[in-house]
Parts: sequence; structure tokens; C-alpha cells
Amino acid sequence: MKGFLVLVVSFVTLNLAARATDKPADKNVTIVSANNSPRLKYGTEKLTAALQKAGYKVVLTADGKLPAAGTTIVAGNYTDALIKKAAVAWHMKPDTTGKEGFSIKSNETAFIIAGTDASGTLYGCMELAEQVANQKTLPENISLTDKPEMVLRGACIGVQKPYYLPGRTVYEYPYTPETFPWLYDKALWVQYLDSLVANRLNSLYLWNGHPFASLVRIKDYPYAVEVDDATFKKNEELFAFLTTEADKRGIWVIQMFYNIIVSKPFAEKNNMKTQDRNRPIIPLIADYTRKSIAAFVAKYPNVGLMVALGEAMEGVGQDDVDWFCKTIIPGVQDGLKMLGRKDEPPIVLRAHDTDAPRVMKDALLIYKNLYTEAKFNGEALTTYEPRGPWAELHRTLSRIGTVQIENVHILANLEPFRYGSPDFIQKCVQSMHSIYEANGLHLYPQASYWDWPYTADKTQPRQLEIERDWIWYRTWSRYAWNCTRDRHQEEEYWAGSLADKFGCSAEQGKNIVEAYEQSGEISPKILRRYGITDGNRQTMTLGMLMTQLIDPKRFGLFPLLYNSEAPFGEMIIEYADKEANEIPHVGETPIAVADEIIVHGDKSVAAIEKAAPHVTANRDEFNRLKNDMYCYQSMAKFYAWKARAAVQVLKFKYTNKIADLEEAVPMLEKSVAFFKDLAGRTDTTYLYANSMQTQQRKIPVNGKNATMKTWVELLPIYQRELENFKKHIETLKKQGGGSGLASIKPLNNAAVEILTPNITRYTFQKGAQVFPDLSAVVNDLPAFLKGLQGIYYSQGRQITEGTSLNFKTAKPVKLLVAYFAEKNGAYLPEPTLEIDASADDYGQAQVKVANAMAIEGFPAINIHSFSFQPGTHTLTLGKGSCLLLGFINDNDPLPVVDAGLGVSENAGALDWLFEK
Ligand code: GTR
Repeated sequence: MKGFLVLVVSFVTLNLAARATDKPADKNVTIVSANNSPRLKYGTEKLTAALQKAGYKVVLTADGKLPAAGTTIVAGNYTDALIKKAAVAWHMKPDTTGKEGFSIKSNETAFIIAGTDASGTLYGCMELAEQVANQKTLPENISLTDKPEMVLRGACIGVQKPYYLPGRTVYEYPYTPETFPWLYDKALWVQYLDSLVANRLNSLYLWNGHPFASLVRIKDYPYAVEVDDATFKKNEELFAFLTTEADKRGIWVIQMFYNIIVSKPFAEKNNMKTQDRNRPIIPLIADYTRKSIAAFVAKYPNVGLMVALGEAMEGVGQDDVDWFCKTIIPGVQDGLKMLGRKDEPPIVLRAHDTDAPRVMKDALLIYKNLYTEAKFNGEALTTYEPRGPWAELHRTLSRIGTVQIENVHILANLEPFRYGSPDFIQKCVQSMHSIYEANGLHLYPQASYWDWPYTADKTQPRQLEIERDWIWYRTWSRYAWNCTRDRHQEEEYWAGSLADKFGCSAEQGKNIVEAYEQSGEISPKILRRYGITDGNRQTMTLGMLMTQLIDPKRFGLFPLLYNSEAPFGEMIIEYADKEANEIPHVGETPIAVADEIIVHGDKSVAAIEKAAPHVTANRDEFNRLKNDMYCYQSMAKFYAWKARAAVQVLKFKYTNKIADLEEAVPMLEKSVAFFKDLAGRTDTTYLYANSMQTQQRKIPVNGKNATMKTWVELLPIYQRELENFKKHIETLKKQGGGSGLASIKPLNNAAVEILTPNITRYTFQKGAQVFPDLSAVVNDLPAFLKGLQGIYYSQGRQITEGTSLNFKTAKPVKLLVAYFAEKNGAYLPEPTLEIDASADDYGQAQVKVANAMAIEGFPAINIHSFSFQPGTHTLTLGKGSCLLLGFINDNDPLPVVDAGLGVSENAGALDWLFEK
């Protein structure tokens, strides 16, 4: 059927060309609307504009009559009386199709556009308008039907910033013109919404932590509003405007929010934090949230809700079920009652940081119109062959029977370069259906999510993301509508689109497509074979340290990246191990990827250079695209040589031959040289690599306070790494070994007064018992940790209630907390930025000492540190056991090392070679 459709369309196209030249067409057209829906009005206006541009004189009416003379276009729903009348009068029966579908039929003088519903009619009008725009004339004898495959096709905008607002933390951004001038820019909204409908997208998500206090005033908590009166009014106007304009275009606006966040004035008045992952549900907050949601639903009945049951809610568990079923859904129901509505507006539940299947089970008992949403490839684009436990989760959600929406989330490995591989994206959408069994798309901006509406390009004025990344939106949307389009015809389609954009022939357009498709393989392959995480904790385009390649676990390796978001294959450490032990390799290997990305980089540059001399339109943008292809090429070579060097370095572990290390030196030198190229290419062209510029960014290095966000800033780090390596090879030659661990100075205890009653201390050393209620003792520890004053805390209490420590300090201090590195209900989970953006509020996210000690019967142990300013504090940790090793002065150096204890293999044994 689809193949047939394509044939019909091309047949019509051929005919048109003939008609355009052969005979002057009748240039008078009457468009008759069969109903007065705003969507139809929008659609007929677009059609009118296209016809006028093609030289037609157009009369637009809704008088219910079929004119006798000239060309007539009747547009409406199948069921409209006028459509039925036209069908009889003109002997043309519209074909029926599904939701949001349409049929277009014509004879010599008449056209019928009939939609299944208002959106279908709108899309029918848009389809005809596009054909007129492309062919500069009305098509002859058209007969086509079409409808979308995915039921929800949406884009999102973060009402968020690259930085935290003063006195606030992650996701807390009240809606104000000062923070978000673009939010109040109506012309920009119209441009954006027009681009969404042009792509047949039907949903728009606005993301924010706690939007309610910017949009509703609740009787019981009037003080919770966190914007001034004038802004509050502007926000009301904005939402009224946005929802009306969106609705005209068949777009449903959905407000996303995180839980449990309260407004700043609410928190201050009630003497609590705005968000706290370790806070249980308390009635006051539940009441406030329920009433906020009810007020929101009552005031903005056309805005949907999307719910993240996290990240400020305690882990995954009954709390989430309760919060969704006893606070959020009842809030929506209260709002509906206020409106006297009996229907259920849709609610989208995110699977992020919650056990969504479990929550859905209970929720469906009380509310039917639910959707689920989960991240397609985490916060990155890595593969169209997802598998493993993550794919299982998606299928489980799809099989609930509700619609599962695929979230192409923050593209942490694509920012900031241009990305638009039709081939890769088409395959991704196919896998959303075939592997995940999903039927919806929720698309993030390709780059600069946190910096909407701009891109990172250093241009004056700044580039709008929707304009620069048009191909990103168009590819995903086109395949969300229909993912089985024929590849060969797709190449023609994209070659044509790019030829139009850059004023060149379709032949040259093909070269540009080739550049996009070759470069489109590079970032996915790099991240899925060499990366630490799929999260925006890592900015891949800024490179990676050698220690991250040879000892990824030390940096909090996120296993889903390899077991689910990459084709079957090997990591660098596995590859090296197999080489040493002569075990055959399996699947995609890091060395094969190194070879492949070099070829992709070279091919993309060659293709773009072929097209370059023929470009006659949008030259500046073309040059930026061309520069991006060179950036991809340099980045690919940087990674390829570094991965090769890493494998070579790891050989030494097994051979102990210094010559093996020496062979890695020229490889690493090449890698640094390519990074220097990248720094040179981006210095004048990009403002930054990553749009989230807070301390949450950890890989390759910490990006706090908008630092370490350019390649020029990173270059010295990679140069130093190389120098260290050369220096340490010399040391090895002279001394024959030395891991540097022994040279670390012992840590000193800081004076802190513990206020929690009944707490006793112990000296941390070999043989020390670490829990008061368990006989486990320390079997091994590095010298520099010896003598710390540990804090006894009952393991039993930690498991059932969590840990809470109240203390007073006169100086800034760090508390060292040892985590058991294994997923197990008995252990406190390590801070995880992938699901908890507050996991670094005290600087605790990074592992400071990996494999820090050995305790019999326990897994590997990693030390993290929490920093505190002078004053009285209560540290609350979630449920599960951990060790409180004591306090040190905040300014005392705390090494970041892998001590290699308590694990069978010392993965970090070579890290020191690259560190000072
Ligand atoms: C976190 C990420 C945030 C946000 C969040 C989410 O891991 O750091 O930027 O994207 O996930 O999924 O809501």
C-alpha cells in the first residue's frame, strides 16, 4: 500500500511538469471550508498562500456552496455534509483512513480534501499546499491517502538554563521574562509552531522542575507563587496564546514537571528544602502538590501533563506508586471535577528514575488515559540496534497496552556539531517499532537543549536551533510519520532537500547527504565503544582522558551503555584482556571502530568538499556545515589513535615490557595532534561544546561554573597527559616500577562535633570493625587512609531507615563516605547523576578513591566525599549501608585514585602513568 502511494505521488509529479509547460491553467481557485475548525482554517490559509505564490487568484469561503465555475477545492472532515455533497456532485468518493489521516482526490476542476478528523483535514491541506509549492501548480488527477504511523509525534523545549539561578538548584526556573526572554516572544512561537506542523508533529513538551508556582495561585497556599503579579499575568497570557496557536496546528501542549519539588517561597515559609531526594512524602507537600495540579488542570484544560516521578523522590519504590496514585492523579481528577468534565485528559508517565511498569499497574486501576515514555538511547544517540535490559523495559511498557513514547533525550554525544543522517535516523525509528514496540516520538533539540533557543555557533546574531537543525527535526518527523519509506527514494528526497537549501544540483545534494550519513556514524560509534555513560555527565565531543579509556569503572561506568545501547561487542579493557589471553574477539570491537571512524571522517570531508564549489545559496551555513565535517574528522582521529594507544598501554599489564608502553607514545602523540586541530577548528566557530555547564558535567573533566567547555581549554590537559606518560616511562626505566599510591600523604582528621546522640567513633585501620552491629573488619587499606576517625552507624538502621548525621563544624570539611559498589537493597546506591541531578550537590558524585579497601564478604568499595561549609548540618542518606569514614579539612588534598583493593584484578594499576 505504501509503495503504491509513492507511485501515485510520483506519477502525479510527472504529470504536473507537463501541465505546467503545456497549457496555461485556470488560475481562479475557490477554497470552500466544510466546517469552521481552527485547524481547517489554518490549513486552508496555508493552501491559499501556496496557491497565491504559484500565481493563482484564490477565494476562501465557508458558505456551504459548491461554486459552478473555476477550480474548486473543498476541505473538511469525511463526515461533514459538504464533503458528502461534493462527493456525490463530483463523483469522487474520498477514501477513508485512520486517525489524523486524509484523502485527496481531484478531477479536471475539483478537489476534495477529506480528513478523518480536524488534524487529518489540516494535514490534507498542508499536503496539497506542499505539492503546489514544489510544482508551482495544482496537481492533476490526484488520488492519495495518508496517515501517520506514530500516534504521538512531539518535540520538546527546556524551560531551563545552562546554569543554576542564584540560591536555587537543578530544574528550578520560575517562568519570567528576565530568565527566558524567548518564552514571551510570540513571533518566535509562531515560527516554531509552524515548523512543528510543517513536520506533522502533534505535541510540544515544555520541561521544567516546578512550573505551577509560575502559573497558578492556590487558595490555601497563595504565598507559594514565585513570580510577581505582572509576570504572573504575562504567564497566563502566554499559556492562552500558546495553547490556542498550538491547537490550530493540531499540536497538544504538555507541561512536564519533576517531583517532589516545591517553590522557593513555599519551602522558605515551611522551613524545608525545595527538593530533597531523601525526604519521605509528607502530607503538607502532598496537599500542596495535589492542589497545584488541580488548579493547573482547571485553569489550563488544554494542557497535558507529563510526570517525572523523580529525581527528588527517594529512589524507586512504593513512594513513587503512592505519589502518582494518591497525589498526582487525584490532583488531575480534582481539577476535572472543578471543570465539570467527565473525560480523562492524557497523562504521560516518564520511566526515568522510577519503576514505571509497577507504577502503571496501580495507576491504570484509577485512570485510563495514560501513556509511558522512556529514553531511546539514554541521553545520547548510540545505536539503532538497542537490546538488553533497557530494550526489555521498553517492551514491557509497550505491552501494558498503553502507548509507549520514545524519548530521544539530550544528545550528549552530538552537541554541538550538526547531525542529520537520514539513514541512521530512519533505522532508529524502525527499531522504535520493531525492537521497542513503541508508537510515539518525543524529540529533544539536536544540540544546546539547556540554551534554547540558540545553538553553540559563534555567530552574530546567534543561530536559532530550529533553523540550524531543520534537518534533525525533519528526519525524525518524516520517519515518525512513516518509517518504511524506500531507502533509494529517500536518498533522492534528501538530496533534493539539500540541493534546495544550498542552491546546487541534486547530484551535489547527494554528496551533502553522504557527508551527513558518514559523519552520522562517528559520534554514536565513539560513545558506545569508548564512553563512560549515556548521560550528560559526559560531553563526548570534548574527548576523554586516557585513564577513562583504560580504567572506565573508576569513573562510574554506566553499564546500560554497553549492555543495551550498543550492538554486541567489547570494551577497550575486554579487548585488551582477550588479546593477552588469546581469546577470540566477538561483535563490534574498539579497534574495528577506531578503523571505521577514521574512514567515516575522511569520507564525510571528501563528500562535503565535492559539493562545496557548487553551492550557491546559504553559503555561510554551508561553510559551517563543512567545518563540522572537519571537526568530526579530527575528533574521530583523536579517538581512534587514543583507543589504539589505550589497547597498546593495557598490553603492558600482561607483558610488563616497557617497550609495549613506548609503542603507545607515537599513537598518543597523534591523538593529541588531532585534538589540537579540533581546538583550532572550533576556537573561532563555537562558544562551547556542552550546554549544561554546571558541576554535573564530569567527563572528561568537571565542567562547573561554565568552565572546561571548549576544546582550547581541554587541549593542555591532553598535552599534560602525554607528557606525564613520557615522564613515567622514563621513571619506570630507571626504577622498574612504582604506582605512586605509596607517595600519597596520609589524610588528617578534621575537628567536627557530632550532634547526633549515641554516636561513637573508631580508628580506621587494618582489623578495625566497621559497623557496631556486625563483625566485619577491614582486611586491607592504603596507608593514606589509616588513622581516620570512623563514625559508627548501625548497619541494621541504615538498611531500614537510612543514615542521618547531625554535626557542627567551624571550618569547611569533607565527610568521606564509603559505598559498596554493587546493586543490592542492603547497600546505599552510589550517587548517580544519570537518574539524580542533585547527586552532586555536595560534590559527592565523583569517586575519589576507587577500590579503596578490602572487607571480607563485601564487594568493591568506593569512597566519595561530601563537602560542608562551617555551620551545623544534617546529612541524610537514603536506605542502605555505607561507611562513614570521618572528616578531613576541605582544603586538604584528597587524591583521586584507584587503590586496587578488594577486587580480584587491579584495573587501575596503570592510571598513574597518565597522572602527575
Ligand atoms: C539526568 C540529566 C538531566 C535530565 C534528567 C532527566 O540524568 O542529567 O539533565 O535530563 O536526567 O531525564 O530528566
